[in-house]
Amino acid sequence: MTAPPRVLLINPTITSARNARFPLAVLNLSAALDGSYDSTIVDGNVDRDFISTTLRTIAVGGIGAVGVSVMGGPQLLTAIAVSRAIKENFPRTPIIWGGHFPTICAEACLASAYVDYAIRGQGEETLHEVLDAVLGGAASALESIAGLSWRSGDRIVHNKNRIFSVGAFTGGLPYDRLGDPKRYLGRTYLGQRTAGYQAAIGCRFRCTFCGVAAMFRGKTALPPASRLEQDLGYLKRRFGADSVQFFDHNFFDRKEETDPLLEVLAEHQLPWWCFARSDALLNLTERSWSLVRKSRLRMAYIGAESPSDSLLHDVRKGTSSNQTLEVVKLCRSQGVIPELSFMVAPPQDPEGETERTFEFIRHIKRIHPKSEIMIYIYAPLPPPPGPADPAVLRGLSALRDVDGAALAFPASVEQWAQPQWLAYWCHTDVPWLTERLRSRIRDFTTVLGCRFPTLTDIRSPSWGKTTLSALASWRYRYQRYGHPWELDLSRKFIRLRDPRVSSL
Ligand code: B12
Repeated sequence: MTAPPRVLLINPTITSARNARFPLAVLNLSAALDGSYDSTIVDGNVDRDFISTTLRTIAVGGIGAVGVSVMGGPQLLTAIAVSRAIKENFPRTPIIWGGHFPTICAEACLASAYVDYAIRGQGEETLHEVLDAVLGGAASALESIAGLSWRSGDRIVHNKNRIFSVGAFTGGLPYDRLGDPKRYLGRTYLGQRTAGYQAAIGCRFRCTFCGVAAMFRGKTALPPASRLEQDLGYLKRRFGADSVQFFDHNFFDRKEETDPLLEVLAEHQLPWWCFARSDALLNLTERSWSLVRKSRLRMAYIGAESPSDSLLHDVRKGTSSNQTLEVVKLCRSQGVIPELSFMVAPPQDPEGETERTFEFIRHIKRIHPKSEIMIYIYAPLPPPPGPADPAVLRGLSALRDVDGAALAFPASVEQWAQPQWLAYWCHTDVPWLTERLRSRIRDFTTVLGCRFPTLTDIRSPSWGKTTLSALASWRYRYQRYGHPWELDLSRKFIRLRDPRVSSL
């Protein structure tokens, strides 16, 4: 009897080996294929020569298809490199892209010869069905697979969206397929061995700027507390985890469902970090907060986005600037550090909004000086295939570059991989920024970052952080942000970590 074809699942390099965390996407997919297809995982974050490893693995034989996990931004470059190498050497091996980039840009993916199938949204069931169709030879079944984009002759076809599924909650993850799973638990601000973990799936909100909304379309599912209990116990026993970074898109969802999870966390008392919303935190009862304190929540990443309530309304954030201020006070009283992210320079009034945001940040720093601040540039992504939200389309059609020309999103993967579009995906630059505003944002970010070095930076020496903070203090105090040459120079010697790039 011949062995069934194996699937190679690849997480292309996106960060340094030191910052690598469990590649949850490929682990979940691998678990979902169990029983039908064997799978092998290659992780470019720990295997720095992952393209050679990939080619060697395929050359041995038995690999029926390759799945590549692709986030927009810098991972696109490594995803392209590995996919091209596979196509050149093994042209008959089907290459399937999945993840945030193909979910939004399936059309651009299929304009490239090295992507055969683009899977949009959650991948577990769609990948299974595509493998059945492709490896089982029933190519005609392709048109009935929800969540799949594919080529039919020279036509690109986007099948209907797949309905949200909680399938990923079943069973544990096959960590052993990572070779040495312990190396994924890094030293962070939270502890010596921080594990990356996802308890819930999705997010019930549909903020127009957020990639999560494109992936889950306003759906979420919280896991039973017993699953969290079991998994945390396992991470502790098996890998010696002493802290957890929750990757859930929105940890505190509804009170009824959150309290049982908090009870588990309070039991384990592993310092933790999570994504949260100001309204949810403000709605927690005193009992919930006592569990939060006991559980040792250290930091909550909260999308503050803007001080302007009309903008918050337009992007359907569902929270107000007042709630941001209230949650900062609440966090201070509860011993939690809020990590607040902002989107500056929206196209309606880039300069005005940016200046108001800087003022708002200064106000927050006065309330709770330990608040962490993440500054991003507002950069809405194109709508995914399928029925588009009219509000999103209206916003996108109004986008112009500095010369007033309508913004045209890239039509191919190669264009998305150009530096200016990588920066766009990473929210670090957009075509409507004037040079003046670009410098202003860079300068403010530099002065703020030096004046208040992030607590999550455990690698820079404390003397270095104190020196930079002292050097930046007069600029911050007198709002003299322009051309901070002495800070730029000092940072060449005292490197500060940027959590926007590497997270914790
Ligand atoms: C961990 C993480 C990182 C890590 C990478 C991992 C590591 N350290 O090893 C780091 C810190 C490097 C990172 C960086 C970035 N990240 Co990030 N990151 C995440 C995070 C928190 C968790 C990812 C995860 O493991 N999810 C759990 C898995 C199970 O879900 P999943 O990845 O979505 O996978 C499912 C589907 O996408 C699909 N799928 C995925 N891969 C594949 C492959 C195949 C073949 C198939 C069929 C399906 C499939 O099926 C999976 C199972 O259902 C997410 C938020 C989140 N909760 O997802 C943000 C997130 C993915 N990141 C995001 C972004 C934008 C970035 C950046 C590109 C930009 C930025 N500034 O944040 C940067 C790049 C920075 C830089 N300049 O280098 C966005 C993506 C949104 C978008 N539209 O692209 C997210 C959603 C955060 C957010 N709310 O905005 N990130």
